[in-house]
Amino acid sequence: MFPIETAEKIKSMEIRGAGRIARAAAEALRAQALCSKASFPLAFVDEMERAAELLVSTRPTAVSLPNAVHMVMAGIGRAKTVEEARAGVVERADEFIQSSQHAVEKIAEFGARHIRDGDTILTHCNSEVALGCIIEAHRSGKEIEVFATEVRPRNQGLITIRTLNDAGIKTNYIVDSAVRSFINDIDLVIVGADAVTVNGAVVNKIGTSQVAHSAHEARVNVLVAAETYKFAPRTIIGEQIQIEERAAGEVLPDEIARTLPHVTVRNPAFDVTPAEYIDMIVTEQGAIPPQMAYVIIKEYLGWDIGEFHKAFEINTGHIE
Ligand code: RUB
Repeated sequence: MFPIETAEKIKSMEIRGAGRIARAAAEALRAQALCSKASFPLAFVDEMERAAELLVSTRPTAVSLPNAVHMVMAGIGRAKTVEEARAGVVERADEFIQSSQHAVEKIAEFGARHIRDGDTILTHCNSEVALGCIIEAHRSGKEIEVFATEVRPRNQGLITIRTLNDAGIKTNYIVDSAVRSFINDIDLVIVGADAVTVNGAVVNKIGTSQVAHSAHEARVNVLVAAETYKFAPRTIIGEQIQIEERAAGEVLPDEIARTLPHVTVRNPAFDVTPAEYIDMIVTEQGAIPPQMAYVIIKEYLGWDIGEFHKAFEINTGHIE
């Protein structure tokens, strides 16, 4: 699929979830590189940069998206010909997609070990990696039960309960506001992430911080399943994660909103859970306490300070 089509599908949430968004963007850049008719390297770079910007502009919160685009675009490197640049992009895109799929499997394997036989797990939203851990625990023979939230306003919980049902896992479907009522029945909370900041805070679907707060109060452990490409390098230089605010119509139909001129609907799609409410983050490199996010950004994601400066210059339009 080409970048324009992929961008539309990400915007409309036909493609959603941080990992899937990242892989779709890598795939779109690969398709663009393969079909490019650019006859000299600068034209190729220009075309690829426009595609990259379009993809990154679709949804602002999931850091996996700019990280994936950055990794694929780095394939252009110092290519001297269009063919070299094209091959570099294709190679990096393939590498990213493969390593992303491998990461999802590794996290399922590691995360499942934290689930005990007889555990009741609560999950919020629809995270491929969080569900991977749960399904792997079930597959390995552990008797488990799940509570899954509805996830207003887009009801991603429906996708979650279908997946759990298809896997044959006993599941309870609850409205978001019922989490605290059931928290004492829960042994472990498992959620995914759209971004992890340098101080170990986790950005995920709106409501995650309330779930984590309830869990913390009830002394229930919170496990976050997140691939290393969901860690946000630019938070090291003080950049904040932008929380997407979506259309009011997702929460309140326009025809009702029109009759309520004094009412403003707010619809943030994500929230921030502080590190102190998170017990561990399971990555494909192993489990870490959230306070070790810096190590993942530096050691595994491999961003060096030169790249921070470059990213900073691009963002501020300031070139030294
Ligand atoms: C999805 C969401 C998911 C994370 C992780 O939000 O918050 O928990 O993206 O998902 P939306 P995954 O539905 O608005 O995209 O583990 O699949 O990457």
